[in-house]
Amino acid sequence: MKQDPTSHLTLEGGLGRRRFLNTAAVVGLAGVAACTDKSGATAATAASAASQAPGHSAANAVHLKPGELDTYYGLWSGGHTGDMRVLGLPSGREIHRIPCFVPDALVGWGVTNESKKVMGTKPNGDLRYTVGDSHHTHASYKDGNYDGRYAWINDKINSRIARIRLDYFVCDKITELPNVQGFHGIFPDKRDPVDPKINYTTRVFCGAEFAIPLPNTGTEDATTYRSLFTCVDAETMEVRWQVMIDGNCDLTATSYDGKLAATNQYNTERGARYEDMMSAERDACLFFNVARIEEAVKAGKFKTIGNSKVPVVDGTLESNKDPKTALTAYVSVPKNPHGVNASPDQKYFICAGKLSPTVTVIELSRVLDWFDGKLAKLDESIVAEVEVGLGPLHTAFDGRGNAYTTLFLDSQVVKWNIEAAIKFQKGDKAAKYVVDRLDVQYQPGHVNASQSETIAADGKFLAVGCKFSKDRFLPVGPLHPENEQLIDISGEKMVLLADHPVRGEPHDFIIFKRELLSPKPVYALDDFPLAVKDPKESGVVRNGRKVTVKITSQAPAFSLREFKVKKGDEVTLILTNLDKVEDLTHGFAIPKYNVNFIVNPQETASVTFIADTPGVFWAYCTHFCHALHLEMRSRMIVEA
Ligand code: K7E
Ligand code: CUA
Ligand code: CA
Repeated sequence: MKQDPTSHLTLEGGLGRRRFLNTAAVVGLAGVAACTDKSGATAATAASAASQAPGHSAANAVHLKPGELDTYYGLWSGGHTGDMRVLGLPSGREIHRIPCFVPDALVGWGVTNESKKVMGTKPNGDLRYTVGDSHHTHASYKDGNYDGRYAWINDKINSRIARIRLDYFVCDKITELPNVQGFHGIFPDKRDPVDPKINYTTRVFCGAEFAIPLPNTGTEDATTYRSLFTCVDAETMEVRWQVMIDGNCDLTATSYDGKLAATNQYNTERGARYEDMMSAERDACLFFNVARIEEAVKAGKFKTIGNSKVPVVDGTLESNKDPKTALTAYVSVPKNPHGVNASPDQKYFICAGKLSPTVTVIELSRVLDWFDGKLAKLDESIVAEVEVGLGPLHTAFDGRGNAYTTLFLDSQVVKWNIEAAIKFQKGDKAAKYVVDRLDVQYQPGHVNASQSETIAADGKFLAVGCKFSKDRFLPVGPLHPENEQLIDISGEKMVLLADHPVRGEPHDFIIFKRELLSPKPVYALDDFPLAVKDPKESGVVRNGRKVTVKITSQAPAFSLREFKVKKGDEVTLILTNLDKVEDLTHGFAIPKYNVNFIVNPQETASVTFIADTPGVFWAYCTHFCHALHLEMRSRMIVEA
């Protein structure tokens, strides 16, 4: 196979873009020894060798036969579409979108009263927010692997965390974090740090990227701005506590023993402009001692901010110098790091350098030793800091001791061996820690491998979220899709298997075995307090100007063929889908009233609106359900 590693540079646009990015990066890299791009020839020969190597059968697996099911689920954050995407892998087919932070016209998210309650409304009943920006998604754990209960996803714009129920693939709760902006990284704990019986997720940690005045008075003096690290209860979704820190948060990771949570920090300078944010040579990876923080909260050693009742403990550098009592530990890492990831052997956290061509390997037992007063200098928890390429961002693992880091500027994924990197650091200059490099198309952000962030990392597939697709798909005007690429990592060399265009713009994602989930095919009627359980209960109930309309659906008819209300009534329409058959979903749309939503089998949903326009309105089923789907209607008559 002939592969020209520079082929993506031949398009004028591509060249311009790469030049621009690299020029911009040079500013950031000032003073840092840039590692030379040795990728060119080696990447081409590597790919060529890999394509001929025996044992690479996974390539065939991408092309499923019709009717064949994928073997992995992928949960993808949707970026500023504010939703979560569900992909099947290895085919890369998008199966579902789960609306969270923004309205969705297919299911009526943001239209029904139930979804509006989850999303949050203003006093007048309108949605509080209609924009979102979801970057990071992670699922609940038990015994170090996903347990199929929940996934969580962040909204960076309005600092909201949403929970997805993985039995129904729906968002059931959204919490807005107090006193923070730019909520970015998210990670559930993997077990309790104290109680060994609690071997599953009970907390979710949230990093806030932007520091703000606390309370937010609007002062211009950025040196007073602060960022908080937040802990949310996994069950109640209430905010348990926050930690005031120096610097900012970016991404988040947790240890397998439940003892530590971490966030990488790129603005330890506490600058307000980007030049200020990259003035220091080193920033930090900040560790939180979860058990100590909870003890401090219990002991009342906290304050509250503004109207929020959430306990805020002091995690600033100045207050946490004594390791024996410290709540936090600031481990120095090179300039403006991005990404922190926990290795599946449970031993290390990897911080990628972003503006430094390095990755930093931090040994968790040493951080714990520091907290116990057994490690003299916190910096000694760094066991390797090695060059991997330009613009390292995120890291995934194969469970065989290798890490895969995206190189944004080099447009590559680099595979490197963690123990070899540690040997190299110790002085064994013969230790070849870089195992392979693969060109990706183009400029990758997130990367993740199948089961990567669990103890069951299986090293089969790697997906990489390329921020630019440029020439990889049919042109559709100025807005390009992202390119999610699938890579076979079962062998020594990485092999690119497939390109998948995705609508902008996913960031983080997780990939796990399909056996870990058992989604329910239909809802349970009794789970809905408003359910209209019998068609005979259908009808119009008037209470002054408030009118309740109860309807059921059973293909191909609604229980009410018509209903009457009066102009000016506040109408609450409750619809229960009594069909029990899997895949038999109905829709309910009312022309001119901005109403359209669906009810899945055995589901109940409701909408409330003012019947302000008199007339006849044919409410009809929008979701194809039956041969008589087009006939499935109900006539709303609004009397003048
Ligand atoms: Cu690197 Cu928001 Cu995870 Cu995007 S962040 S790439
Ligand atoms: Cu009911 Cu279409
Ligand atoms: Ca910095």
